[in-house]
Amino acid sequence: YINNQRYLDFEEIDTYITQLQLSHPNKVKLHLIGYSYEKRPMRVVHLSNCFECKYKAVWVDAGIHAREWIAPATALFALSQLAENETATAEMREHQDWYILPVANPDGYEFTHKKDRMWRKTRSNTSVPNCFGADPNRNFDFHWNVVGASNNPCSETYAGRHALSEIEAKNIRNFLWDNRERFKLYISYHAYGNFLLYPWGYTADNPSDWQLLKSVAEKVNAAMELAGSQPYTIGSSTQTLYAAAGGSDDWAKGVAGIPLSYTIELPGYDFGFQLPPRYIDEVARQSFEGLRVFAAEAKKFYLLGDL
Ligand code: 0X9
Ligand code: ZN
Repeated sequence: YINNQRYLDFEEIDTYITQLQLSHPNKVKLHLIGYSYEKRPMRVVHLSNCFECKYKAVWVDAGIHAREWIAPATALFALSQLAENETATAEMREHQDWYILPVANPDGYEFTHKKDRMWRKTRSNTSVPNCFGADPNRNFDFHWNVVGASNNPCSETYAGRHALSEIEAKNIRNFLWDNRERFKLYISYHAYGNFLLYPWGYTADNPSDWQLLKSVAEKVNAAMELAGSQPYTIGSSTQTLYAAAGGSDDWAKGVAGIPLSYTIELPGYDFGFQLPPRYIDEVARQSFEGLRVFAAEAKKFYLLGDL
């Protein structure tokens, strides 16, 4: 599997998932959902026991924000476990498919490796010559730009010229939309601060089923603590962190109708975004135990009936 010893760059991740498909063709398929602004491929890793069965599915993305390196590393570990660790993941893959996009903002991620470690946004041109990119997590088409986002292209939270102006957000949105009836659980890995956030980010109001969202998160947190994790703070994005509209998690629930939708802010310990690679393994493994519970809860749902 992935050995979690260091942070891979975009090309290494792309090579890894391509090889994974070749070595496990009956378990792994890649879906090219489009290209980034700078024409890097965005490949979703689809893990399934039965591709024709069209089971309900879990979506995981990571790296919407370029500098949050622990997020792609955690997603990569998860997909490598699901593909290669038969005994540890048999139940997770039973009657349930996984779609994992390890690098949701390829241009930004590459830029943090080559030029500026603290870059957050995409790398598209804007109306201001020396200011690049929009925040993909302010760019989704649900209550776009109503709060916690900026109209200034030089801002770190620039909402974009219009909703879905960023091709990366649009590619993700289109794939989720086309498969929306299959997804019961949406997870977006970010960093940092140990938060398990559910919608909404655009309003302080709670969704009608917030108690369910909260209780699932509490079970996930308990499992991660058992695996050695520091506790996560659980709550709605607005109530727990800050109000910010145009997030992928809000879109997944509010538009695609995916009932369970979460943003997971992984640990930064004392290091913030620049978490030393020696921590990758523990964060990835603890998070994986959380994913296991998330998936079991999602499965309960659709086996029991509907939301
Ligand atoms: O601000 C964000 O996009 C996320 N925090 S981060 O530090 N990783 O940038 C939180 C997003 C929570 N969800 C919504 N506001 N919809
Ligand atoms: Zn983030």
